[in-house]
Amino acid sequence: MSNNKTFTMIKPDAVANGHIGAILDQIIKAGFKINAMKYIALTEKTAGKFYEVHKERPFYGELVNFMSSGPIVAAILEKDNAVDDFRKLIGATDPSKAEEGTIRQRFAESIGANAVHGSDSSENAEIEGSFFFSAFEKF
Ligand code: FUP
Repeated sequence: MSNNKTFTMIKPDAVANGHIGAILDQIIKAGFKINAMKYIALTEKTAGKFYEVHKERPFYGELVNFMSSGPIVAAILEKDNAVDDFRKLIGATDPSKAEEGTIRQRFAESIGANAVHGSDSSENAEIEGSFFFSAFEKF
């Protein structure tokens, strides 16, 4: 499978804190192109479905509540080595452990409210991108 796409969300904390512009700027300056993008709100049901893989984890309920607490920006991003390069750009899940200058270090509040999502494999990027976007919405 080609590794030139990843999927991201700017999460409700970062949207509420006014960081959409700064985060997109950092993403674009890092060389990612926008293949698809929308500003929407997840319901509890859609957030629950998106994070179904984490269903058994202790933080699942909180995660679903948080991700449906306000609007998000969802996007498919394009670049060579997209998944790994984007994971490096966003930093560790826990922002207190994220490297200096990463998106989570700069903008996240906590391990739960951690500003951005980034797919962990090309397979998941495809699944997650297709959850949000039809073929007509990808460029
Ligand atoms: P990441 O791939 O870095 O987004 O992290 P995970 O896939 O491990 O976790 C998915 C989301 O679950 C995180 F973005 C935030 C949430 N989470 C918690 O709320 N608590 C935890 O201990 C771990 C993850």
